[in-house]
Amino acid sequence: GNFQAGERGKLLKKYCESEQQCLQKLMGDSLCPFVPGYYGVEQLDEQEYNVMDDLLADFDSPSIMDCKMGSRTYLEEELVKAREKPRLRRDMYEKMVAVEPGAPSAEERAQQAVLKPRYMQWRETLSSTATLGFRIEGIKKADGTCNTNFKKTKHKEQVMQALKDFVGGNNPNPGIYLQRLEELRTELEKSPFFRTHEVVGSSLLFVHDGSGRARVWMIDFGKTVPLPPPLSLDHRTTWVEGNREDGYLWGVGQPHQHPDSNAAR
Ligand code: 4IP
Ligand code: MN
Repeated sequence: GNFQAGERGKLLKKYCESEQQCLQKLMGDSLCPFVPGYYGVEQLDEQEYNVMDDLLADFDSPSIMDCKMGSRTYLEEELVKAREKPRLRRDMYEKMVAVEPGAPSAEERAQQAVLKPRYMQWRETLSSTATLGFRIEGIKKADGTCNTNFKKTKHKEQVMQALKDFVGGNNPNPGIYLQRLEELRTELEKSPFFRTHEVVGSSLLFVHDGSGRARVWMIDFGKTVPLPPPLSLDHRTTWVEGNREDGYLWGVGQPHQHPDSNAAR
């Protein structure tokens, strides 16, 4: 697989250069407390790994949720590749019909394949990614049971129900996640790293256990890339091809509005 157990409290993740670049820079950024500690590259049986903190190490029977952030889950370069050198993806066609048999067009059915951006966009609109700026990818409960069946969890009510079940399950302090997310948003809005990177396919990992502690971490930086200076993103502007916006902050939510601070309206 992609992971190997490291020394006590460490995790080895299959090497990826853009992830390494990001983790390295994040160690010196204000987002550092929301990112697994990074310890460089290690080789094991011909394979290189990035060494990072095992985020679950300090928890006792943790409950875990992975939310993929942003309103776009593929890099703009995938669009360029699909136009210039279209690669028919039979595997993606098969993943598509397994979930929604009617999804492929007549042409896609004839070729039994789809292009990658088409598959990725289908996943985005089938789930809450396109509308809410995040989707639930998986939840593992304290008892060890796993649910990754969220591909069609799209509407706000469905998403809220799944979040409620997770946040309330085996958690003496459910309100703590809201506090953690507000702390995260504050740091995101200050972070030089965040301003200067397109953050695609990255997840927030939510972890709590019965002790009342809970944390939220940013993980998975394989498709997080630096922008050519002086370009920067606000992570809220609607994406159009070329502007590189990723919709990340849609998924984190609006700053809390105090009832009498609505001067802007
Ligand atoms: C996967 O689709 C994810 O979107 C992967 O993104 C993506 O990897 C895969 O593309 C795609 O098949 P499902 O989750 O529906 O299975 P992520 O790594 O962000 O989870 P990329 O390469 O885009 O990172 P391929 O081309 O690797 O198959
Ligand atoms: Mn992921």
